[in-house]
Amino acid sequence: MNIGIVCYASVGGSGIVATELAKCLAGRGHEVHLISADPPFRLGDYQPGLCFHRVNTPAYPLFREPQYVISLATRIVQVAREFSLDVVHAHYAVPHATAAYLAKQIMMASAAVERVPRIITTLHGTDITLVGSDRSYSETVAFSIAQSDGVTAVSHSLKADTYRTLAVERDIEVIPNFLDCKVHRRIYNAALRARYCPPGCEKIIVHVSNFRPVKRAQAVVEVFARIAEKVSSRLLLVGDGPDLGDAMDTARRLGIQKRVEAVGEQDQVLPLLSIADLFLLPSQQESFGLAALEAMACEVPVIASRVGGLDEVIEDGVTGFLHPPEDVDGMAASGVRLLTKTELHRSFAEEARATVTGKFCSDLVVPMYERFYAKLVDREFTTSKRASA
Ligand code: GMT
Repeated sequence: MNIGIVCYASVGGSGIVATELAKCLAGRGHEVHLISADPPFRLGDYQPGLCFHRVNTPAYPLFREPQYVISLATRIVQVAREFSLDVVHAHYAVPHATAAYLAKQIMMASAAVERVPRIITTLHGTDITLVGSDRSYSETVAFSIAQSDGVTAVSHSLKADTYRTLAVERDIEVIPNFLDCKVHRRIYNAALRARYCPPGCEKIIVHVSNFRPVKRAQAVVEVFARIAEKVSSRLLLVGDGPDLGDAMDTARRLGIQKRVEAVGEQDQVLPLLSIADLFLLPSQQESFGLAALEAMACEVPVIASRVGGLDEVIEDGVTGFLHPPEDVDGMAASGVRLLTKTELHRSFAEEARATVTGKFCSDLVVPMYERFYAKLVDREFTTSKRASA
C-alpha cells in the first residue's frame, strides 16, 4: 500500500508511535510517506520505502497566527496526488484530523486527483483529554473525528474518554501502542551504571517525559525523596520541558539535589532504561503511557498513577504498582518494597518484559494497522470524485 503518515516531529508519544509505525510499515514492504513540519526525532537513518515530506508554513508579516492547518492540508494533497496514496493516517487529532479532512475535500473536488485516499485518525491522549476537549476546539475536533474514514485509539480508556468528552458516536477501534521488541530490550552497561550510581549508591530510578504539568514532575521528585530516605539511590530525569526547573527546585528544597540528575532530551533512552531499577510515572492523566512500556521492555518495573489507560499496560502487583496520582507516600512505599526485595523485583522485571513481548511487540500490533487499512481501502476504495458522482 501507499501510506501517508502525518505526525508531530517534537518529542512526544504520538510522534514516536507514528514514526515507529512508518518505519515498520516500510520494513514490511509498503511505500510510506511521513508528513511533518520537521523530520521526527526518532526517524533515524535512511530506510528504503520511507520518505519524509516537510510541511512549510510561510510567515507573512501581517499574520501573527501561523497557518499550519492550511499548509499541512496542502502538503497532504500534494503527496497524495504525487504518490497515489491509499491511506492518509493522521496521528493526534489536533489539528491533523482537521487538516486531513480538508485535504480529502480538496481532492474530492479536484479533477486532477484520480484516487482519494482513506483518512484514518489515531487518537493519542491529550488530543482528547486536554486539548481537544477545550471549548475553543471541541466542535471542530469532534467533527473531524466523525468525518475520518477510520478512527483508532491507543487504549480502551481513551476510547471511553472520547465518547464521554466529545460529541462523537462513531466506531473507534482500539489498537495499542507498540515497540520493536528486538530493539527495545535491556542492554546492560556496567560503566554507564557506575557513572550514574557511584560507590555508595545502590539503585537507579528513572523518569522520562516532556515535563509538562500533566506529568507531575514535582511528584516524581517527592516520591524519590521518600524512597531515598530508605534506599541509597539516584534519580535520573530524562527529557526537557516547562516543569523540569520546578522539579530541580523541589530537589534542592528537599536537600536531595546531589542525588538527582537531569540528563536532558535524549534520542536514545534505551541505555538509560537499561541501567534502571525502577521507573516512576505519577501522571495526572495518561491515555497509554508509552514511556512505561519502554521501561517494561527493559525489565524495569513501574510505579505509576492509576489513571487513564495505565492499567491496560501495567498490571498492579505483577509488573508494577498503581496508586492514585496524589498518593506520593503509597508510591514511595511500593518503590521501597520493590527495591529492597530482590526476588519480588526479579519477578516484576520478568513479568514486565513478558507483558511487552506477549502483547505490545510491533510484529503483533503493526498487522492490526495493516488489517485496519485494508478493511477501509477495500470497502470504500471506490470513493473518489468520479465514483461518488
Ligand atoms: O503526553 C505526552 O507525552 C505526549 C502525548 C503525545 O501525543 O505526544 O502522549 C500521549 O500519547 C502517547 C502515545 O500514544 C501516550 O503513550 C501517552 O500516554 C499520551 N499522553 C497522555 O495521555 C498524557
